[in-house]
Amino acid sequence: MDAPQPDDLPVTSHRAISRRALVRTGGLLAGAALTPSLLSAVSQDTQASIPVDPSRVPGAPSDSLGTRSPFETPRLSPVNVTSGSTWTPHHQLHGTITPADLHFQRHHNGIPAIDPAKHTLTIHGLVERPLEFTLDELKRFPSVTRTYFIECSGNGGRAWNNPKPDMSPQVVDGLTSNSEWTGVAVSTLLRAVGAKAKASWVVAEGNDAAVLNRSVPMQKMLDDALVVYAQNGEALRPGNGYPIRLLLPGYEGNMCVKWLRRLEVTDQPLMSREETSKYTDPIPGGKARMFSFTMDVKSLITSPSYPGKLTERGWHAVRGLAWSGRGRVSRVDVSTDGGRTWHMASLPNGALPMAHTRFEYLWQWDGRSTRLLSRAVDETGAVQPTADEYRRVRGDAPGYHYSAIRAWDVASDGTVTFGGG
Ligand SMILES: Nc1nc2c(c(=O)[nH]1)N[C@H]1C(S)=C(S)[C@@H](COP(=O)(O)O)O[C@H]1N2
Ligand SMILES: [Mo]
Repeated sequence: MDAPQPDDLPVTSHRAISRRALVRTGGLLAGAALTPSLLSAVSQDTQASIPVDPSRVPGAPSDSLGTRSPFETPRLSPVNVTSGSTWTPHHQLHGTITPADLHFQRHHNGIPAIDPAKHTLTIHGLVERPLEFTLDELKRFPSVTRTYFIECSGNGGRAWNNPKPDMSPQVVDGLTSNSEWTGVAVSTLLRAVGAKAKASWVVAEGNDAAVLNRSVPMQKMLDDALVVYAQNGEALRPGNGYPIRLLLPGYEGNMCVKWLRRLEVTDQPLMSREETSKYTDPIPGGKARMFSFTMDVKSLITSPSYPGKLTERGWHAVRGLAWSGRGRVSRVDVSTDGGRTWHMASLPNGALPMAHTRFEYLWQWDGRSTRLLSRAVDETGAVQPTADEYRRVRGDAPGYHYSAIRAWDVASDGTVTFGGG
């Protein structure tokens, strides 16, 4: 480990405290040692809109939703999408859980209005007992709660095909989000209906105007597939599949059918539009990858990144997210010199399988222009490829599944821009 520990950090970048600020906060500091971190916590410019004496200004009443501070304005972007996507603002988030209202959304034909009291899930086909489950009935089965990412297999395509310096992490890789999901294991439901021995696929169908459908291998359904009704502790959001969706850990987002209404057990894939003309990836040599379900190991630096700016030399945390559809992220390396040298980042919260993993590397910026890169490795030994390695195997325009290492360029004035792959 070559990352410096926080205790070793020099304090040169802390602002000096003024005498006035000291008097103002005298009560707070009385008896406390004036450690550098305390001093920085009361630096003057954070006082601007905060009353000098908080006891003279009555606090605002609470509201019924615990609304965000008016100073915090993360937004999905773009808006008003019925056929297309909205992206998660990764550069404005911390930790690993995506707030539900900032989970990306990918719609093929808008968000259906569904009354949960009337919605049902039918499981039929090669089964002993076809059954129709209401939402209440699904909730009576043993529940499973797990944290998983969803990633659209088109994620990163825009940045790969047409990289621009003013792309933020939201635009580069905003088509992945990470939530704690609660629902019932599909294996439990298949036991209830009694899937027949020759059953090898399950076709999932949504209740939206697109009637999106995908074929899922029976083995995946038995391994870890979920029918989920909750996201981060509350009912799913309408844009994410309310009242139920399929959740296939580590598989491309398109297969996580939202507004799920039907599971048909079969002995062959449906060969639907979404698994033939779409979500099939051309590769060099005139061939195409079909049924390319599993998302590759990948990472994204979220800070420093565009539109952020480094205002001083010295210590900065290079932070980001890493994930893999094959299991846990085992390591993330960061380069702060354009790929000449690599350093192991820390994974401060550990790593869950098929979930976003936060990485962090403390970097001392010397004020010169440079290039930042991150490279993730997963527990199967898969290493995130360089853009050249990726291009050699998957071609220039794979259509889906973009996983190459991407760059962020830091200029000597501290501005940060997207450097492409
Ligand atoms: N019924 C239905 N399910 C769907 C879609 C859809 O348009 N309709 N979009 C798919 C695609 S392409 C992706 S990437 C994921 C996105 O899930 P999210 O919108 O909750 O982020 O949902 C998938 N499930
Ligand atoms: Mo997608």
